Amino acid sequence: MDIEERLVRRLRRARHVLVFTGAGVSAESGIPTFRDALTGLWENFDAEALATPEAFARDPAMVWGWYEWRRANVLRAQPNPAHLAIAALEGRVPRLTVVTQNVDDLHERAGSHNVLHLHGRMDRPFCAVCRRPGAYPPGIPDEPEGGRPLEPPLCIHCGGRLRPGVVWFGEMLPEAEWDAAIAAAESCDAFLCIGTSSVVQPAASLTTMAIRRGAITIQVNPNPTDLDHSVSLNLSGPAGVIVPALVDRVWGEI
Ligand code: BJW
Ligand code: ZN
Repeated sequence: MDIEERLVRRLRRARHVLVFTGAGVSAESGIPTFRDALTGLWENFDAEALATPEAFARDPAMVWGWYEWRRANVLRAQPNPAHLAIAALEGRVPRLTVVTQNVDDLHERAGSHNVLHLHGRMDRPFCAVCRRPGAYPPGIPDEPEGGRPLEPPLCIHCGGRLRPGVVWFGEMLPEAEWDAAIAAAESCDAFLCIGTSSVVQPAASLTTMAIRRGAITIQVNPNPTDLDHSVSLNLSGPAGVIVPALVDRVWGEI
């Protein structure tokens, strides 16, 4: 791991570490990143056009089917060494905040507590009309290879359609999570930005907030992003390899 001793010492002194993750942290668990998630039946779709309230209103079966297919994939997946290393940081630093853009639950399954989900969770459907929570039947949905359109179930209270519990383009982020994420970005002394393209706002502004404040900022991504030259350290490579090595080097063996 190519990291200066001076930076390691500064990281060891950090009282509050914020770990900010995107789809790349789950890629090595076999979950396609947001922009890679359009294969099978959906390969000719545009992710940014499918993840909208307008798309759901126009073609609920197409959108619900896409999420059921992805939910089946998440239920079969396991946390990878990056999720586990992030969970292992809890208790090693005085304060740790995990903020994720991901709609899967792999941080929780790896053992992280109090994860702030900025874009909601795939396993928390709610009614598109009365907004009361709905529920999935237990188990993994039996989705065919490549997926299929599927009519959403109806709300037991008002008969409206259930929708996935995620935040679509044009929708507000959950207020409590967003406020807590901003407060953490404003008070952390180290900020790890892992596996995100940093193009979706307002989530991506958390990193720029931390950069502006002078926190130590470390990006982990195998591909370039617009933040490569703004962060304190850019670690190029897969999260499942880089994150455990970073945690090990700075905070001791996992
Ligand atoms: C690896 C790896 C490995 C691969 N290891 N890394 C300001 C300017 C312009 C536009 C806007 C703006 N403010 C708001 C907007 C509009 C919009 C927006 O940001 N649009 C952009 C496209 C420009 N934002 C919104 O609409 C937000 N709401 C909002 O602003 O409300 C206020 C408002 C309301 C009304 C009008 C106007 C304003 C809501 C955003 C909701 C985003 N929701 C989604 C879908 C969730 C459900 C689902 O999953 O289907 O969230 S979009 C999608 O993007 C998903 C993700 O959480 C999010 C971020 O993507 P992420 O995680 O970065 O994934 P990828 O795929 O982009 O990148 C993966 C990265 O991993 C890559 O870099 C790889 O290299 C890397 N990688 N393998 C490490 N092994
Ligand atoms: Zn309802």
